[in-house]
Order: sequence, then structure tokens, then C-alpha cells
Amino acid sequence: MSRRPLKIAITCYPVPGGSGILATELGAKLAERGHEIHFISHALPFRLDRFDVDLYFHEVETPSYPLFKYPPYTLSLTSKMIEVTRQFDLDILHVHYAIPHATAAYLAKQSMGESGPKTLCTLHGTDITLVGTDRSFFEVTRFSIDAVDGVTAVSDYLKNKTISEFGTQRPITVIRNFVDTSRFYMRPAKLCREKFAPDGEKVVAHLSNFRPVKNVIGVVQMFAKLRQRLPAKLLLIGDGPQTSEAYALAQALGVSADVKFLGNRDDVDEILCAADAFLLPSHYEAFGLAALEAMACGVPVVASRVGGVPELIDDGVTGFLVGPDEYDEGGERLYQILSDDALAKQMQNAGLTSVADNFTAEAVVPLYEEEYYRLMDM
Ligand code: GMT
Repeated sequence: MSRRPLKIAITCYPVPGGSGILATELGAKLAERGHEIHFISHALPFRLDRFDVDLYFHEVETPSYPLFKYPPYTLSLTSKMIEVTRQFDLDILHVHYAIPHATAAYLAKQSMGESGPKTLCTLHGTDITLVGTDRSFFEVTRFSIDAVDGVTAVSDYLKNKTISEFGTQRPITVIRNFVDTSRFYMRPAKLCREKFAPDGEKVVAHLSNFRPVKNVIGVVQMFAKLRQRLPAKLLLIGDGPQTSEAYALAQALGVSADVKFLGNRDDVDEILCAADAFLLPSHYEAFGLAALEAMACGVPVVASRVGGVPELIDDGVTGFLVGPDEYDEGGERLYQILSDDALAKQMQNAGLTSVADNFTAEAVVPLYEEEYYRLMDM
């Protein structure tokens, strides 16, 4: 098979979250490299904010009838995949997050027989660890992972976890996350930091969807420990189920005046550049895209020693790893970075080098292309 440009549909969750961001950035970069990319989802992916003649969006609508207690989104998605594949003669359906996307892709392909596209599923984390192993999803997730033509996982950890949880023997290719370094890069001056820290306080940032797994409670606790030792501000970027609890905790710990709840933002890259340290003490993390984005902005990271995070952060070199519920340890590591300019600079440089060597779009997107052409050759 010659290496002609491919026609690829990408399905992801369009709401804020690592899998959707990665899928969107991948689609945009593939279009820049000459492939024709069709996003199929129930809404425009939230970071799909650029124009390219080779980028299309197809909205999945799920009708609601009085009979349906739960509108069958998976079936509407499957139908849309079939329709778009036929209309544009697609080569590949690349779905991000196994549930229900891998199932829909498999069904779409089966319904088209020999003329069907190849199917590829990228596993991102909670689709395996939380959702996929819930008994109500377990069997269909296990079946779908085995049924698609190709599977990638965002870390060695996630690959091994998938094998141990589901007992699958199929090959799984590890392709780690990447960051768009034309957007996430170190600004020469710390932009907008005077607004957040008018008296020269140190700035700590956290970015997530505030789900329990992200441990925003741990973020506030660790920040409160730090705050006992030096003047600092905490920028909380994102929103979700634990926002109210985090707010209440900040009040209870007496640090609410120093904690800014910024909500979901488009200007994440600029806000990150205002930070002196980034905190991600998740209870579980398949990779840690938010930490990678911070590193690309030259911000040293303190993250939890869980899941695939050690594949991103070299403890003591490109950042610090801590126990997610070790608040004293987290506060101490933040203090070390924020009170020692030489250490902060050293970690910043090591982080930037690691990003440049391993995690740029230029390094990682070709690995997905390899996977696509391997499937086309099958
Ligand atoms: O945790 C999130 O931010 C959302 C989640 C998702 O599925 O959208 O992110 C997962 O995918 C990211 C991109 O591959 C990974 O970097 C995150 O580690 C992973 N999150 C978890 O495993 C909790």
C-alpha cells in the first residue's frame, strides 16, 4: 500500500478532558500533514478552534422519543459513522475512549462488510480503569477491544492494565500523549502574573475536569501546607463535580483569598505561563496530559506517583512525584521548587528538553500514521 494521504474519521468526547483534547490536536495535526479528517461527535470538540480545508465536523443527533428512557446515542453514532464513511469513502475510523466509541466503530464496520473501513481505538485511561471495569460495561468493553482492528494505549502502564483487567492477548501499541508546542511554549515574561499575584507571590496552577479522580481536594490541601510557609496564589483551571467541595475546603483551611477558581478556559496556555509550579496529585492518571502542557510552558510539576505519570516525569529531574494523599510531602515539594530558584530553573530546563525530545506533535503524530498504514496493509 502506497503512503497516500488517508481519509480518517475521529470520534471523541467533545467536552473538556484529556482524551478529547488529544484527539482534537491529533486531527488538526493530521490535517496539516495532508490527511482528510472528519470529526464525528455529538458536539464540536471544544479545542477545535482552527480552520483547515481538510477538517470536517459531522454532528451526531440522537432523537428523543417518549419510549426511550435513555436516548440510544451509540446507535446514532454508528449510523453517522456508516453514513460519513460511505459519503467520503473513509479509510479509517479512529475512536478515542473505548466506551461506547469502539463498540460503535466495530458495528459500523461490520454493517459495511468487505467495503468497511479499518477501525482503531485509542485507550485513554478511565475507559479501562473506571468505566470499562464497571460490571455493567465490562463484557462489551472487553469484546470491543478485541474486535477492533487496532488498539493503542497512552502509556505502558495503561497497556499492562488493559491486559490484566480484560485478559486480552491482542497487540496494543503504546503511543504517549503529545503537546502542540506552537501553542504551549514558554513565554519570555511571565504573562498576566501581576493580575493574579500583584505583590509578587508565587503562583501554583492546577488544570483538570475536577472529577474525584483528579483529587482537587489534595490540590487545596497541599497548597494550604505551602501557604503556611510562603505567600502564594493557587489558580484552579477547569470545573466539575468537586468544585464546590474544593471551594468549601479552601474556606475551611483559611486560604480562600489566595485561591482563584477560573473555570473552563480557552486561554489555558497563557494562564499556565503565569505559574511557577503545577500541581496534579490525581489518584489515578493514565498519562497526565495537563502536566505535559505545563512542562511545555516551562512550569515545573509536582504530580502523583501513580499510573503512567512516571513515564512522563522523571522524579527529581523534570519534576517531583508524591503520594496523592501525602499533603505534607506535596506541600514540601512545592516549597522546594518555589524557594529555590536554581532548582526551579534546572527542572524547567529538564522539562523543556524532555518535551522537545519525546512529546512534540512532530515526534508523536508520525507514530499514529505508522499505525494507520499498518492497518491499511492488513
Ligand atoms: O482525566 C482527564 O483529564 C480526562 C481523561 C479523558 O479520558 O478524557 O484523560 C485521560 O486521557 C488523557 C489523554 O490521553 C490522559 O493524559 C489522562 O491521564 C487520562 N486521565 C486519566 O487517566 C484519569
